[in-house]
Amino acid sequence: MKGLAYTAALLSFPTNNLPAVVNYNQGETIVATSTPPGRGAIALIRVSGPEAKNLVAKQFRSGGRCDWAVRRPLLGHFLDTDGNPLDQVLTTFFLAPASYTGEDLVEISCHGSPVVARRIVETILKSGARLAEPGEFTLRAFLNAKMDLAQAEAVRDLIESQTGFQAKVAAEQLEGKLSRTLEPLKKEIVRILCHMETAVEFVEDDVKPEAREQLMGSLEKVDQQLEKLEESFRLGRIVQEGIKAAIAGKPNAGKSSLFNGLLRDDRAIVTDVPGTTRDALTETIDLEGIPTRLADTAGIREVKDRVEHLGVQKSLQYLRESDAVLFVVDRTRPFDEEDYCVWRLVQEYPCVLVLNKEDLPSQVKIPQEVEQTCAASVSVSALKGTHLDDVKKALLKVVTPDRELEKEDALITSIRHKRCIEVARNHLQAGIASYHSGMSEEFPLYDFRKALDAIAEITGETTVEDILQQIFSTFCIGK
Ligand SMILES: Nc1nc2c(ncn2[C@@H]2O[C@H](COP(=O)(O)OP(=O)(O)O)[C@@H](O)[C@H]2O)c(=O)[nH]1
Ligand SMILES: [Mg+2]
Repeated sequence: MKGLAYTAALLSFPTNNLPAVVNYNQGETIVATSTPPGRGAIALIRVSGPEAKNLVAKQFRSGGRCDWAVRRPLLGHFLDTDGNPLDQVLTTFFLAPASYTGEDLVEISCHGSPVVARRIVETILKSGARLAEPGEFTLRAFLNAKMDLAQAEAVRDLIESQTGFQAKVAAEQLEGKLSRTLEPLKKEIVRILCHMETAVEFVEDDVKPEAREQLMGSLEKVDQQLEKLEESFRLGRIVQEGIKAAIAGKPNAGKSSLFNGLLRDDRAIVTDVPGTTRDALTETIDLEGIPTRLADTAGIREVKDRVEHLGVQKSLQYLRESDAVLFVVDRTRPFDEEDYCVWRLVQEYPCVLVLNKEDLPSQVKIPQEVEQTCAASVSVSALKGTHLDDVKKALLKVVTPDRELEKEDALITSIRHKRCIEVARNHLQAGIASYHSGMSEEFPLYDFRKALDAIAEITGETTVEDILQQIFSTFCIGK
């Protein structure tokens, strides 16, 4: 489909003409346990598809008359195929399309024993359901237009979130924030495409020169907004993947003590014999919603001892992977060649200078060149635990300099979304350039359509099968 008809079709953004995904057969009823494996108070089993109610009803006995009113829990017994009760359960029936998947769906809550849940699932399998693939419930929800692709991905992110901030961003995306941000941009491109295509097809309505400028101006604005979104990925990636920070400093500066202080337990070995931390220890802390992997590194210095040398190698490795460094200096001693040696290694990283042992008198004078390369400087006592919160704040500020954390704009957290936006921007810019250079309108039109396709790929209006496969295979079974 090309030209005006193509654009017109996009105007209504149909979600029902999606590609058939391998394994998606609407006639099939699927079943899986949706709660995590292991013991708990309750386990939840989901059955979705046209036969959901029948398959469950066949095995379900309640005391009185069993009426499958929509969304009303029924208490009863679930029987195996020989008619023996497996467990007392609560079933809830959701009638299509008002269910998570958009199909008929039954939820069975049984007691949280893996054996019981498995036997219930097996019984339903025997009566003709199929075991759900990972993410298949959400895939069906997407294919039945219950949510768009960005929202479906947010389901996974929400389940996998480790911190409150990650959960908040995922919940906003699930609720449609990203999709809502993209919607006006898509509409704008469609509007302009329509305009230009009308002009191409009905030559007498040729677009006037000033109108042409306006059209391109609007597309440039769209491009700017996409640029803002693209930039939000820097923070989005940090929110999603967390950051890596290395604690560096000469032996005995107090790195392990700082590591422990920040962790508030005694994970790392502390000793007053220089060079005892022979391996790098890592631990993850929650830095105001950002998972932060801290690495306590061995003293970086010239060493002859082979074991310690390995530790130093490992430290350098951690340093290379780091987003930021906590550069620990013992303030009870002068800044010496060993400190310089560490500084030369860390100076190119976003760095917080930690002046340790503030409980003792200071002897240190930090050279100006050192001070200049550090984004912040904090005095602490790792031993006494003073001002450690300031270290956390400084570290956070070093990795998120513009305090973007509190901003309410939509955040791009997925590399897939970022790539789509890059593609869209490339086409927009190429289209604008060829329009300005006076090329036949077919060329810019082609690019603008491609830009639209790329944006639509984020929410899944134009999606190829393998992308869907890729996304939903990263879900767990039962979701
Ligand atoms: N007084 C004081 N001693 C500290 C402080 N931090 C660490 N130390 C001591 O300095 C020595 C070396 O500490 P450690 O954390 O093992 O240093 P690392 O070699 O850099 O890991 C130990 O004896 C610690 O008890 C502090 O803030 N104040
Ligand atoms: Mg140590």
